[in-house]
Amino acid sequence: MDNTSGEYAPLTVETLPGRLSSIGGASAHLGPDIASWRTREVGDGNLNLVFIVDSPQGSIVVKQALPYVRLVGDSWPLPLKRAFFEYHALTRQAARDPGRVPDIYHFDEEQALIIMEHLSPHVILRNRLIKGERTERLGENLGRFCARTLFRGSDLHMEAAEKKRDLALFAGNIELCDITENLVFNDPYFEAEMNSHTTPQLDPLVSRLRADMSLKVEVQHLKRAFCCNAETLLHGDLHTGSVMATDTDTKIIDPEFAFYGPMGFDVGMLLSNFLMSYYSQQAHAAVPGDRDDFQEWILTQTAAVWTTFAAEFATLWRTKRSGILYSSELYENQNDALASEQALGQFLHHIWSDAMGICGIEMHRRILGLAHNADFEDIEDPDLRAPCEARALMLGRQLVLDRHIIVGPEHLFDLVRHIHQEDML
Ligand code: SR1
Ligand code: MG
Repeated sequence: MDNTSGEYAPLTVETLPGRLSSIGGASAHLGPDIASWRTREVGDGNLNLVFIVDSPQGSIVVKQALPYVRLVGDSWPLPLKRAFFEYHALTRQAARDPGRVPDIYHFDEEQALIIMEHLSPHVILRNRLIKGERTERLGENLGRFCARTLFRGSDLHMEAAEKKRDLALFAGNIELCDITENLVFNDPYFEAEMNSHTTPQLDPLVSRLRADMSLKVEVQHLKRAFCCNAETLLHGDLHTGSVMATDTDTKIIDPEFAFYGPMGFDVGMLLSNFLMSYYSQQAHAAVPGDRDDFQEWILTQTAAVWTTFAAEFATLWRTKRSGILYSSELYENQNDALASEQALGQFLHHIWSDAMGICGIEMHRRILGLAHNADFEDIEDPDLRAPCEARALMLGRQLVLDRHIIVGPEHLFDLVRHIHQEDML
């Protein structure tokens, strides 16, 4: 009997083996001897249960959605169907950039359960960055993933009817979009109930930001793009906690926030999390200066995200532009490849500008909103943490306001380095 059917029930380390025993996808990796399976719960994210089950034969990851936000508790209900969107996003990402997301072994919609490859010895990238550990070709692999998934999920590549059907499917991910719409684009900019920040050190700066009308207007322009520009299938939550890495490999996980939105959203969130890591590094140094080289390495990886993204996107534009947008009928077929290159350049510039704006907003919400990140939170001394956070807050403001005039990574890094030298408190 397949005992995965039936009413949803959250799993525990005790109930999980029984539930898995009848699932072929699980026992194929663990073997038939249930007594030899060991189960532990390892979820440290904001939303779900995550188990690792191993046996002498192998191991798997079991991820199950809870009917509420784990970070907050059952006072904040959240639909189980996010597992459905995660599963469908993973299948599309696997097809669009093979080998970059975990393999799926089994999906049970009713139980909101995904059984997938146990990525090992991978660990969450954010934790590696906090420790000062490097990963070969990190920025390159992430930039290529973004280019391939964002291009191939858009009207530049997909057949129009298929894209519209897919857009309709992911439009159902309402509650996860609602989290982003509120926690990312609104809450940081007023005294929302669930907010917190390093107090009293940041208080004056936070008051200034919340009184900055131009900032609040520009943030809402970016929110408009997020809500209205259904350009491509986004990962939707592409921060360094959604990446797992080793010294040599990079994988992307957790696309439960997937929906159709503007390309700059994924790229901007990723760049932001690299730059927040940059600003946190000195506070993680065992002795002053011992993270200097690592900080520069972070910037080289940040640059590689964008340069690889732009190069791969350009290649796809020139060779796989089979969708309804910027048709080659109008350009290359009219011996006007120059016009196609002009459109490409402008398209990339638009993505970059959006990405700069999102990069800034992501910094604000991770320091002022509900969901903070360990890069800063692990700095125990608030007098050490606050100056790092203040730099990110001020950079974030400048990125939102100047996003149209920042020309590229080197210009961005000039700003990053300049602010790094300043006391913003
Ligand atoms: C209530 S969920 C808070 C955050 O956690 C997720 O990882 C997303 O980033 C979301 O904004
Ligand atoms: Mg997540």
